[in-house]
Amino acid sequence: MTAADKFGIAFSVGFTVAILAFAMISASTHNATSAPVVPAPAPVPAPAPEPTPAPPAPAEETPEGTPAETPEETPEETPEETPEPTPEETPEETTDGYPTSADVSISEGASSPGCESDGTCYVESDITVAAGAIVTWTNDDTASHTVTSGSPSDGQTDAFDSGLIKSGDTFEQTFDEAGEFDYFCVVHPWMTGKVTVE
Ligand SMILES: [Cu+2]
Repeated sequence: MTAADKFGIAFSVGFTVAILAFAMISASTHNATSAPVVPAPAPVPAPAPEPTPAPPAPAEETPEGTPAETPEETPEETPEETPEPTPEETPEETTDGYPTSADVSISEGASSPGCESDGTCYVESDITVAAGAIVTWTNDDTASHTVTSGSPSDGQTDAFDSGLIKSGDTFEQTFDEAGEFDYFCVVHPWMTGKVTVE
């Protein structure tokens, strides 16, 4: 039903009522004169009431006192970095302050010239040990080397000679006699070292 229909119905009803009322008045007064018929005023649609905004809800009163306990965040346990166990250097047995054993590395890359400039073909290249000490050379290079007593300029002596030490292999020599023992690598004559025995 459209608004026009409603208006039509309201108008018809109002008109009919007005007619009836007029007829009744006419009948009661016996007034036969016709009066102008006034149509009932069209109903004015009441304006829709503006919605009043709801009053703001009162803020919830927070009870004073103990605040809600927030559980403390437990930090994730980070695994403690375990330092690599550094093998404790067992104090070398010494005789008169000199070690009775020593380790020397045939350094990586010693097969190419260059290490002789800072004396790192053998590390350490100049050591002092007690009489009777055992010196162990380890070949940390990829090439084979020797530990041969003597010097490149004066040649080999008969004190000791390792022969070819392959990569990763070791050579041990015991020094019973006091003295200075130069040595070199017969394959790479720039490689020189010295063992002093006290
Ligand atoms: Cu060598």
